[in-house]
This record gives sequence, structure tokens and C-alpha cells, in this order.
Amino acid sequence: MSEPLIALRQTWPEEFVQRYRQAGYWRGETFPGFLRERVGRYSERTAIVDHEKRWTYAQLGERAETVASGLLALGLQRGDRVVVQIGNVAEFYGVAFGLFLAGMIPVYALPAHRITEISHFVRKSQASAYVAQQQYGGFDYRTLARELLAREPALKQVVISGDAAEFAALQDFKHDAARLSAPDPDPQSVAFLQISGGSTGLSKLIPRTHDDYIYSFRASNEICAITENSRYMVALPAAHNFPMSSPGALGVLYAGGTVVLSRSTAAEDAFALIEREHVTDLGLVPPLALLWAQAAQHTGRDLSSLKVLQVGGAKLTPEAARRVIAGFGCQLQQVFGMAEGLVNYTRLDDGESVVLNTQGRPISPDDEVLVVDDQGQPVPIGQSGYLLTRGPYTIRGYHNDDAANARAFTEDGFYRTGDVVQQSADGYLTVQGRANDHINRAGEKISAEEVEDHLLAHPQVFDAAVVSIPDEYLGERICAFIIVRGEKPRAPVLKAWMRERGVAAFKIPDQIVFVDAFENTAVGKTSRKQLRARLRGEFLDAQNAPAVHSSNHPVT
Ligand code: OOB
Repeated sequence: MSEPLIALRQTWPEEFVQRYRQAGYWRGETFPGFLRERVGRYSERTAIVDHEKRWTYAQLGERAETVASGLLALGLQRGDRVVVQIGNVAEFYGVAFGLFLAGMIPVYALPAHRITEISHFVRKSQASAYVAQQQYGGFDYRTLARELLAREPALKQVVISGDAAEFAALQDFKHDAARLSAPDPDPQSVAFLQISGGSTGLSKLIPRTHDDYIYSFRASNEICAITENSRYMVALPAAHNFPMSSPGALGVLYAGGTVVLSRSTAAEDAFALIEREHVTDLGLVPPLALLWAQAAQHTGRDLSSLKVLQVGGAKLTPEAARRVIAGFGCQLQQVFGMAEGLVNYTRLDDGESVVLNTQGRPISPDDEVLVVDDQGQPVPIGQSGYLLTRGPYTIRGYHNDDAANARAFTEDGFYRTGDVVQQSADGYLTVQGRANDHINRAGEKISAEEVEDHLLAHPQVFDAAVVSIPDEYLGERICAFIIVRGEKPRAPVLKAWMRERGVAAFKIPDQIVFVDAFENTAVGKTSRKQLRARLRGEFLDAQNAPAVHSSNHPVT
């Protein structure tokens, strides 16, 4: 029999390990322990509501054990990485906890990801298996799985929920207690890999440990007043860090509350669910919060159970915050977080000015925050600078990516968030903008470089520069400036080209602008970053000066 793979271990220097343990942040809890304890304590309470289906804590525990036995029966082993692509259905948690019980490491993909991204996650994590649904949001993941097997020969298993066709069927897994005698994992080992928002090139993998992640939602529960009476709705993708742990579904399950899943982001669908399930807490990105706030003013549904509406993932301006409060009439909490770790919240007893104008302050007294200038020197309180951070739940490095680590972490272990912020004397942060060339499109983070690479692969594209453009609804939209080679392709053709390459739809440019040339200085003298900044500036200037506008920028 081959040796099982050793679970990945994330490294904080020993001095920090001691500090975080002594402070009581890291308590040696693990996901299998968390599940068993809650199943015992809350057994008959409702853990998850998914459409007409309701799982008690006992049923969630049973399902997780069945998934774990089935994966082990397929020959997968402890320490194996498994890419999971499941939408907002109860099975998402069945599979996640099943993997934890089996000692395997989920790699969380979003339902919107396509073959290009999934292939990258499989390769980067050296995954042994891929678990997906037959169908979600109108897309058939079995087609993706077939292509994946052809591209990634090292992938050993595909497991499908629903009609599995030639693949292993999740529903056919059998509960087998004999397979479930595994020892608990080391609390400091990696529990799962999250996907980064991708500031340069392809997404990086974020290793989170049992100790650090459990601390982040346990502490979030206290800040957000989550109790066993909380009924939290997941409307954003369940695999995203915000609805997973800030305090998210995991926080709510930790507290013995109920997770209510919404597959739809349409306001009226969600409102019906809020009314039916008496939802108390809910997390949204700014564009959805604004749309729902507007819809809430005319709905016939009773939304009075809502206590706290959290908004995060992208900047909520003070004016937008006002509209959200007026629309919902419940408490607003701003959440500024990142899958790499640091999460900031406005507190439930903060005054209105703080809630409207800031993105909150860190969870932990041991979250170290530096706001620095271009030279890495701290700026005075109240001035803008780059946000660097380290702490008890912020990673010290990406998984298997030395080049990214050299860029993204300082020598003494601070993570360069890429965000430009101001910090107030009492530690509250206000997000001003961003140093990196990524686009925050309604909370989805898109790397300009990655989109450029796809466009450059088109035979009629000579060069491409991709930038963010402020957008009333999305916050930012993706705009691609293109210099053509030979005949000019139509913009829809380029968009279809990206779709056919199998990338997530949210990465496809919203707007394509054809230009004759990029450079007015000698080629090579301008960095991509400067080029993007210049094109963006010129475009926005042209928009504000309509006379110059239309001739040079045929907008699609
Ligand atoms: C959350 O996580 P990610 O990993 O998708 O994105 C992190 C980035 C931050 O670095 C920042 O650029 C932006 O998203 N961001 C915000 C923000 N919240 C996130 N920018 C302005 N205002 C905010 N409130 O997006 C995430 C993870 C956990 C909780 C909440 C959000």
C-alpha cells in the first residue's frame, strides 16, 4: 500500500504560534471535531435549508460521513486535494465536511469557473479528484469534467452529484463506519485551499489552517452577534470566503444556527425566502445590496426578521450606504475582507458616521496593520497608503507559488493586500482604491493580465490592454483596448472567443475599444501598469468631453 500524502502544513514562525495560542485564538480545534461536537449538541435543530430540503445537524453529520466513506472507498487518500465546484445547495456542505472527515483538502472553485480555471486549480494543487454537480445555473459540469480528464491525466477521480453518466455518483456513496476511524488532523495543518482574486495572472491558492480559519469565524460570531437563533442567508456563492466565514455559513453552523441557501440573486426570490425562513442575517456585495434595497421598498414580502445586512467585497460609498439603510430599514454592517485573511467589520454599536464612512476595523487585537508609502514607510494617521497586514488568520504565503510569494509578502511576513486605505486614530479603515491592476467587478476580482493573455491569443489581436472603468451598477466594469492585426474583428466575436476558451463569464470584457496605437513614447519604455493607467485616464477624459469622444472611441 502506498504511503498516504502528508497534509499540507502552513507555517507561521514559532514565536507567533506561541503568541496566538497563548492569546486563546488558536485552540487546537479542527473541522472534524467542530462537526462532531455540533452534531452531538444540536442534533435535531435545522442546520441547512435548501429549497424544500431541510437538514438537521444530525443529517449533515450523517451526510458528511457518507461522503467521506465514499471518497475513501474510491481509493482517494488522506491529504489528497479535491477540487470542489458546487453551487448554493446543501450538498456543498455535505461535501466540504465529508472531505474534512476523510482528511482530504477541498480546493474551492466557484460555479462560474470554466475549464481554463478548473484545469489551473487541479494542476496547481496537484488534485486527485474533482467533485461537481451534474448541472447548476444551466451549465452541465459533466462536459467540463470530460475535458478536464483529457487535459489533466494525473486527475484520478471525478465525482458528480445528480445524473453522473460515466462518472462516480455522489448519491451512490455508502455509509461505512469502518472507514471513518481516521485520527483528527493537526490543527495547524491546511484544512482547505481558497482561490485568490488574482491580481497578476492566474488565481493563486490560499492555504487556510483549521486553527486560523476557525478562529476567524468564532471571533466574527462575537462581533456579528451570531447565536443559535441566527438564520443566515447565503445568496453569494457559498464557496466564496465572505458567505463562508465572515461569519458566514461556517460561523452560523459553529453557533448552532440555521443556514438558508438561495440559488437565486433576484430580489423577489430572496425576499420570499427571507419571509418564509425568518432570515436574520445576510451578506451581499454592493450592487446587489443597492438593487435589493430598491426592490425592498415595493415588495409585498415581510422582511422584518432581518437584523443585520452586511455589505462587502467591494467599496460601498457613503451615499450607497445611506440608500441601503433606507431601503432595508435594518442595521448595516460594512465588511472589508480578503480570502488571504484579514477581515474588518464596522461594529454593531458603532455610530452612523462610522458605518457610512468606513469599512470597519480588524477582527483581532493581534491583526497588525501597516499603512505605508511607496518606500514602505508608515504614513501619518489619516493619510492614504498601501495596506500591509499580518496576524492570527492571515496567510504567510500562497500554496506552491514562490514568485507570487516574493511579490506579495514582506520579509517579516506582512501580506501586501494591494489595497490603498486610510486608517483613523481609532483603527478604522476606509478603502480608497487599489495599487494592483485587478478589476473589482461587483465583488468578483479579475486580473487585467489574465484577460489580456486570452485576448492576445486571438489571431486578429495585435495587442490588448485591459483596465477597470467606473460603472454605476457594477462598481467597475472591464474595458479592453485592442490594437488589431489585419482585419478588425467584431467585439461580440472577441467576447465569444473568450467564452469558447472556457473562462468564467465574469472575466469577459464588458466593453471593447479599438485603438490604432498604445504608445506615444518608444515601445518598451512604458510598463504595462503605466500603459493601463494612461489608457484609462484618456478614456475617462474623453467620456467627460463628449466633443472628442465618439470619433476615436467606437464603444461597443
Ligand atoms: C472578499 O475577498 P476577496 O478575496 O474576494 O477579495 C479581497 C479584495 C480586497 O483586497 C479588496 O480589494 C476588496 O476585495 N474588498 C473591498 C471590500 N471588501 C473586499 N474593497 C472595498 N470595500 C470593501 N468592503 O472580497 C471578502 C472576503 C471576506 C469578507 C468580505 C469580503
